[in-house]
This record gives sequence, C-alpha cells and structure tokens, in this order.
Amino acid sequence: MILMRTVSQNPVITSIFTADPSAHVWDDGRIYIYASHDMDPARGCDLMDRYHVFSSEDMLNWTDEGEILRSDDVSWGRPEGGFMWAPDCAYKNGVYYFYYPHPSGTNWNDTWKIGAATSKSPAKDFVEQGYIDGLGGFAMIDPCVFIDDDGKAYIYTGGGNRCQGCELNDDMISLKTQPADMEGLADFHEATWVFKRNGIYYLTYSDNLPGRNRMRYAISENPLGPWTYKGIFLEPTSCDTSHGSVVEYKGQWYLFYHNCDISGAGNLRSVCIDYLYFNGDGTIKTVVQTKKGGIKSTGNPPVFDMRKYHGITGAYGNKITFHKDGAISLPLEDSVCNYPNVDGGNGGRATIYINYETDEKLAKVHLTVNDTDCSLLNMPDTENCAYITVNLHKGTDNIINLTNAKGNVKINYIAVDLFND
Ligand code: FUB
Repeated sequence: MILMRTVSQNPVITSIFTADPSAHVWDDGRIYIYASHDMDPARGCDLMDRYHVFSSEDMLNWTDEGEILRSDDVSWGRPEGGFMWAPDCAYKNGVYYFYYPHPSGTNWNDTWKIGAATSKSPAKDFVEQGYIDGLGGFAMIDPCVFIDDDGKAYIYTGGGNRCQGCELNDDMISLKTQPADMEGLADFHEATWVFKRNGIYYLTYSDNLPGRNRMRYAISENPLGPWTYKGIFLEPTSCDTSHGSVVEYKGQWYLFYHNCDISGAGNLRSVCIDYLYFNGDGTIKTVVQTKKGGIKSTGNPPVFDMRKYHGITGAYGNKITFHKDGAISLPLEDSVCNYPNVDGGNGGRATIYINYETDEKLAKVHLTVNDTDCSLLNMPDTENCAYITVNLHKGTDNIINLTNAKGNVKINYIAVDLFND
C-alpha cells in the first residue's frame, strides 16, 4: 500500500524533516510548499543544506517535487556549506524566483546574504543568480517576497529583533528602494511573512518567548507600514522556533507552520497545516493546532504509475533476513538492501516509495541513489510508507540502496513513480 491520505494529519510531511514552510498557489492550480530541510542528525541549524518543494491539489497528499538547490550550488556561499535557512518563492512574468538566506563566509553570523535562483518551472531547474546587493548582514535572514495587486514587489528580511522591507525592481533581484525598518511590530524575532486580504496588509512573524516562540501579526494600509500590532495567533508548538505562512487556497485560509512532534528534537522539525480564520473586523483568530482530521480534502488525490521492485542483495550475509514474499528485514544498523536495475525511463525526477513495517517509534533508513546521498528517511510506526523524490539516470542501470540507520525495519518493497518531465 502506497501512502495515500484520506484524512489530514499533522505533521504533513513525515519522511524527511522540513521546516519554515512558505506556501504559494500558482497558475497551474496547485499549492506549493517551499521548505527548508533539517538534516538528521542536526547540529543546531548549521547543517541545513538543501531545499525540497512539495505540491498538492487536495491539501492531504503532498508530492515531493524533489530537491531544487543545495549549498554546493551557491557559488558565493560559505565554503563549509550548510545554513540554507528559511526560503521563499515569487512568480513574475513567466519566471519563478526562489529566495534563500545563506552566509557568504565562514563567520556565518556576520555574513548573511539573500540569494536568488530562477526557473521557468515552479519546482525544478532553478539556476543560481547570485545574491541581492544591499540586503543582509547580521541576522538579516528569512526573506519574504510579496507582490501587490499593482504588480509592485516587496522584499522583507529579518532576524535578531529587527525587520526590514523595501521595494524590488522589475528584475526581482535588485532593490528599488533602501531597506527600512518595519515600525510598529511588538517583540519581533524572525520569520516575516506578508499577505493582503480585503485591502489590508498583514505582516506575521515569530516572537522571542524563550524556547517556545509564538507567531504574532500586525496590519497596515501600506505594504511597508507603519504597522499596527494586533496580537498572537499561534501559541507555542512542540518546537522552540516558530515559522509560518498564511495562504488562501480554493476559498479557504490556512496557516503553514512547523513543529517537532515526530522527532521530539528542536532542530528536527516537520511542516504542519491548519485552518486560519478571520474575525469580521479582519483580526486573526488563534489557530487551533490539530493532530488528525483538522482540514478537509480540496480536490483529487494523486494518480500513480508505479514500478515495483523487491530487494536483491547478499553482500551483508546474516545481517539481513529475506522473506518468502520478497520482503527484507534490516535488523541491525549498517545492514544494507540493494535494488539494482531500477528503470529510470528517460531519466530525471522519480519518487521512490518505500513500503515498510516497524515496531520502532521512529526507525530511520539512509537512502543513496547511484551513490548520491539522499538523506535519512524517517519510518515512524504510525506510517507504512516513506517517500522522497530523487533523480534517476536514463535506462535500467539505476542502483537504489537502503542502509539501516536506526531500529529494526522490514522493507516489503520499493515502488518508483517517474515524473513526466
Ligand atoms: O530554519 C532555520 C531558522 O530557524 C529559520 O531561518 C528561522 O526562521 C527559524 O525557523
């Protein structure tokens, strides 16, 4: 059975750790999440290194669109990599602009810049375009780009108790005005998000409550303020950081945020979604954080065209148990399961679904594809399928390799769904 949700649950994405969700609805009618990726094991937020994008039509089932950028791709980035923090994406005149904070030097805290990458597609083929001159410096992280009804684009950054905003030029990667402090925010920490509803501009952000950041908001009649503080709308989650985006999709408003429910660890976070409601006067009601059934389906679940593979390996002898039905048990750390000869079609993106059983609360398996590291995959006992989108070669010589990283786990089979890129 491949992962298919008919009832919503939080966290939404369980197979890898994702944080800082920026959600956008694009012209293809789908909703996309641009998230940062907490690398497991974590070292603070230092090792965060790559961005995956997720999309959906029904809000319950999320396609992993694959990785769009990692620190190795950033020509001007710090030599040690990591620190690919909360991103955002914007669309203008046929181009998608992906914005991300990243330090340019070893001394990361003093060298933050806001990078930009562009593509003609919402979730693939992004090409790095350098960083935006005039932004950045100490703690100026968490870019948010808002495009107003008149087509004017604004960029906001902020961290370390300071939030700034300014207008972008039409090229979307240079500044039209000087960054100015956003006035009127109470207890601003980071995680700026700007949206507009009924002619009112909203600026949401996380506050400084020690170890348990909440989300607050302010409103204005202008995209660059001054702002009028309005209150807290997300109480603490299971996480010390808080970061979210507010989006309308098919007539309903949602809050995308993250918590630590899967890991129990502050730097291994997971994206969640809940309804967001407004009062008659435009103020925001406190978001109710749900575990199951909090939101309803808004459309069709995805259609799969799977090729199914059973594991073939012998290299690790008695560390692996083979089952008559083709399943393989990976009972020890370092036991390995190989899937050679996986058909990659014409080559390109493919989602690998791994059907498993485990009694562990949170088993973990390390995935490599053709010797490329593709992260640790979470296998919580509340699920039976983990999935991730990777790149396969053209033809049938792809090798998928699973190494047990934590806990006993039985791999029933993997299934591969090729994108029609
Ligand atoms: O994910 C790294 C950092 O943690 C983000 O940039 C902040 O907003 C906080 O969520």
